[in-house]
Amino acid sequence: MSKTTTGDLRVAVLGVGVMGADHVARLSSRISGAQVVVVNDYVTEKAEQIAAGIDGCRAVVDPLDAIADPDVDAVVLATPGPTHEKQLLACLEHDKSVLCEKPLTTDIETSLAVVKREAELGKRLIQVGFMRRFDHEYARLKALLDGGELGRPLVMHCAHRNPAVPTSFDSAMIVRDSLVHEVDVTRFLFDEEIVSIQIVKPAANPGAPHGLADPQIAIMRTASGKHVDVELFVTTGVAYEVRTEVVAEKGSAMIGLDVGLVRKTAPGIWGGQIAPGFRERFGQAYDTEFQRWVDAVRVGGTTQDYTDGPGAWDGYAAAAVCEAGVASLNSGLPVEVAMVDRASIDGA
Ligand code: ISE
Repeated sequence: MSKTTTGDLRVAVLGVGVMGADHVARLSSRISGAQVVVVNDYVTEKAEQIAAGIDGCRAVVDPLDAIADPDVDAVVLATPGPTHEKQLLACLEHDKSVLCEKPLTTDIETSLAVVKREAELGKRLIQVGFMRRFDHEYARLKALLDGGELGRPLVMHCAHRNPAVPTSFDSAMIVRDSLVHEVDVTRFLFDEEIVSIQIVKPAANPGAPHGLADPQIAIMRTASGKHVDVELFVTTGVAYEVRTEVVAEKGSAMIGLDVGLVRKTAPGIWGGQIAPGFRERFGQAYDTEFQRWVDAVRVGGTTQDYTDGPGAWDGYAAAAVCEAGVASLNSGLPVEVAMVDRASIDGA
């Protein structure tokens, strides 16, 4: 598939804001077998500035031109969610593998249309950037559950805390942008769909921006009746904390305890450090996700063919749960998740 003299995969990174610029740096320094050959951003100066710092890379103004470019083998989408549908469909049309940062698209209908289009092609080209699946701790938890040692999982308790969020963050984004990770984690760990969700709003943090319903408690139920609760608190002012505890028939298991180095110093101080943000906490997960994606695409597949990489269906399922979550945020009541049966889509 790749045509560089080194045999590297030639990648276009679309959207070079915080996340996209991180991915460009990752692909250019820590990932082997890939070269960033094209970058694009609606802020053209930003794309030009990044391209200027990378050998053999150029800025392309139109994202659809970047996707169609014959010198591009594969695409990373870190563009705003509302642009994803068009860009994903273009990747499918041009037969290019694409690693798409969440969300797949911004509503269920367009997400389903993308799932169907990919299924019609009979080829998995889309991977969604649910990076937690590649985190060592989540991978160990998954292996433990799959190994059966703990028996049947029954309940999961999660905490998802951010020190702060941008001022543009609203209450629905706590569901769509933050909770979406636990939605995918639930589906990944338990291998089943989520059928209902309720969002409970405790008294808001006085330190949160006016009108932001923070914290929120999400209560989800899976198809087989497992219970999942998630505390979402995105204005703690402390650090980045993501904890997950699964309680099963024969025991329980917990990850995300932040027990790296524990230090004891005078006068009687005991403790360690917590990651300041998601990029630090999940840096390893992003690197593993990208390396596996590059390796798989170079041999003509996607990580779904080789590992448990999340695909378009996982993006659609997450969108459906979040849609129900936002409805519950507004009504306060449990809401059933409405999604089509996977078996009804040939090849999905
Ligand atoms: C952000 O978009 C992420 O994906 C982070 O992992 C999450 O912790 C944060 O709440 C989101 O805003």
